[in-house]
Amino acid sequence: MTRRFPPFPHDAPPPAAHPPVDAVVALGANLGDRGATIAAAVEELGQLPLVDAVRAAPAIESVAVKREGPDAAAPAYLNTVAIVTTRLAPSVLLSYLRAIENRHGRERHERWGDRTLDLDLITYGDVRTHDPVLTLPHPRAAERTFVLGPWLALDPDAEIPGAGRVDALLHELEGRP
Ligand code: PH2
Ligand code: MG
Ligand code: MG
Repeated sequence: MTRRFPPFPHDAPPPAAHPPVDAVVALGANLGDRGATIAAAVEELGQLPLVDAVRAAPAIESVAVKREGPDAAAPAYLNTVAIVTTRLAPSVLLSYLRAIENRHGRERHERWGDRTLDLDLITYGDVRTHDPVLTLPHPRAAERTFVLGPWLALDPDAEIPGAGRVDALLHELEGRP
């Protein structure tokens, strides 16, 4: 029998663990008991394996944004942002986010539809990807005051890799007519 690999060096140190990374997760809900759902989802983020810490901003009320723009006739959202310190790979974290959404009765009918819970991965450290399944940073985060506002409350020095400082982006959006 030919040996394909050298024998395992039993006295070698274990491979370095994946170092913890700060991931930014945006939470939104505009159906059901929005406050209870958001609070439960923050708790569940903290219980995920390989999640070391979670910090969430106070939730804010926001007018539902639809494809055509803000829609005051649609149920209003409660939004917040959590900074999740994790050793999960981005794709694994994303699948856990989907699982938490599903646990809270998330139904997927239309892209801008009302929802019991939406968890979006906004940034994962300074990673930038154009993967169609997971684009990082989230391609619309820089245009969303309901993401930038709570994020800035949590981290006054927050930055979107490739897009700039969150305070400057928010200032620009708020100055728009
Ligand atoms: N999420 C959407 C669409 N529109 N509007 C507000 N205010 N908050 C959201 O979280 C939100 C939205 C799609 O994910
Ligand atoms: Mg979303
Ligand atoms: Mg989503």
